[in-house]
Amino acid sequence: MSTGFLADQGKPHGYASADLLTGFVPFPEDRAKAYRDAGYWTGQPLDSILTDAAARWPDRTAIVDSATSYSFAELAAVAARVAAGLAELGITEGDRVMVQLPNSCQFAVALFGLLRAGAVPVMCLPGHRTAELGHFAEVSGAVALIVADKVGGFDYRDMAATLVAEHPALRHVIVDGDCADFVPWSSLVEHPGEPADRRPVDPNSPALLLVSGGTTGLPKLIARTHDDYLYNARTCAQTCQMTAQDVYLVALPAGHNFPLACPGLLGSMTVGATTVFTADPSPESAFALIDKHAVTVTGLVNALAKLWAQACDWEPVLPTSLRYVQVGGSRMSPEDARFILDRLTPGMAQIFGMAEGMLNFTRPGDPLDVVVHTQGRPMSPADEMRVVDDNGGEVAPGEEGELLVRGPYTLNGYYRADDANARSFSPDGFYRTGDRVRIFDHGPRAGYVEVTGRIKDVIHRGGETVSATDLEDHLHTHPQIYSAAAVALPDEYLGEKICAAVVFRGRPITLAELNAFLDERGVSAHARPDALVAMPTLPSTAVGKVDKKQVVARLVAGKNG
Ligand code: OOB
Repeated sequence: MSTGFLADQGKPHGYASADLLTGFVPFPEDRAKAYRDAGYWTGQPLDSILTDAAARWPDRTAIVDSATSYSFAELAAVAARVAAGLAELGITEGDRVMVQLPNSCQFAVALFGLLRAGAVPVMCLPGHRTAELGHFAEVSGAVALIVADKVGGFDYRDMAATLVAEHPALRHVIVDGDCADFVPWSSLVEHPGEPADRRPVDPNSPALLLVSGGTTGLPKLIARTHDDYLYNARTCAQTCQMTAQDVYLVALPAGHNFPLACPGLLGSMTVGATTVFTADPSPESAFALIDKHAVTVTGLVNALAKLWAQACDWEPVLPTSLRYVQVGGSRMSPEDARFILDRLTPGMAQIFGMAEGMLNFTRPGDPLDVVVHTQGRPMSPADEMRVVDDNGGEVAPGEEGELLVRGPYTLNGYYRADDANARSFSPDGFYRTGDRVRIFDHGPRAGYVEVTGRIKDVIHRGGETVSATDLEDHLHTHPQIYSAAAVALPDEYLGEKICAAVVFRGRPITLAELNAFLDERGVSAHARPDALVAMPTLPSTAVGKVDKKQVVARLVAGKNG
């Protein structure tokens, strides 16, 4: 493989606009040099993934959706046309452009068109609404927004009109579909021109902006650099043993780091594998697609993996071609892991990742014990992990504490967020994940990580601190509980009381029955629920994780549905 035009030549140069770099926290030069010297960073722009693939495998199928497909050469050609169209609109190097498209080939076309133009995509998810998009527009200073017309009854054009009215910097709305007064996406895809040659890009500058998955407050923006994200995609594909024979299914929202680059679309492209997009991840539709395209790899959040596993009982077509199914995004109990391994695929793997960078996963061929009981081990030998106690001191090996991370693809600061950065990073540049973990230090799990909860996901009941995750683990062992969230509700006497929001499987149980069950499991009295509320489903975030903020909001509003 080429090592890139800037490797081994000291500090790379290249162009990045001053406006883009305002509020961006780069890697410190000593670590950047170490990553270049070690060959992790190659100095290429992120879209070299496409130019390389188009040169090596021009006629292979790059991307597929229900309407169309593109070979790598076709994708490179259409990305160039889009870049020419963007230039005509005055969108230029370093400009931020929000992308909010459903899972489809056009998502990939937009992403690579923007990169080809030197613009910086802001990866929004279809579930985001004006609160999130307005915030992204404000912070990023985006000049344009690319949306679909109407999906599932929601009209993105109306939302775009509201945003444009409130954010004058947002000069263009580009609509894929029926576009009314906006710029038609088709005018870019069919643009007759060729884009001008781009200046060599600074590989240490932001290639795209991801949004954080945190469940408190509005999402933050995470600038991923060309060097770091290219390394992320390539290394992830290698570690997952992806080859050109693999077919990856994007079942989660494509703009999320997980299906985008872990290995996802971008990782698949680095090895010449095909990516299939679906906007409908229901088992019925997804299984048919997996069968049709002989999909081998995909990434799912826990709730979806569990649903797919269950659906294997009744769906006529089963996803037998799958060889490696990554499940992650939130904690998975060992019971659920076994259930998914038994029902869906023995190729299930766990992944513990974050848009901020650091990825851990179980590898193909890892022992069953590791796959069931851990969330994997770090992707890179250069990932640095520290586990610390409440006072910031490192805990003894194998003990629990907060995970702090630093490495060749982990951010050094949120984009334009000084206050959050003061809280979220240690003085020597480690990102405080807020995740409570233990790193096993001996035996077959040595070096593997177990996520035991979020450090702040605790309930202060009377004088006691109760871990919501520990209680949820116990709840999930009850045969009549399908899924559960333990949350704090305000209480006059206790300060906070424990509420279990539960989706039942079959006959519901009472609070007394539940507490008798928990008593038998050895859960102490102060850590058992004070209230039990049945819900038909648990509310979820834009990527499909349980949204505890929403659970609490519904309980407080007295709405359980
Ligand atoms: C992924 O990314 P985000 O940014 O949506 O969320 C990150 C957070 C982590 O800090 C952690 O709290 C939680 O989600 N998380 C897990 C987990 N995987 C993620 N908690 C427990 N167990 C796991 N396996 O969620 C993400 C990004 C890339 C790949 C996979 C997931």
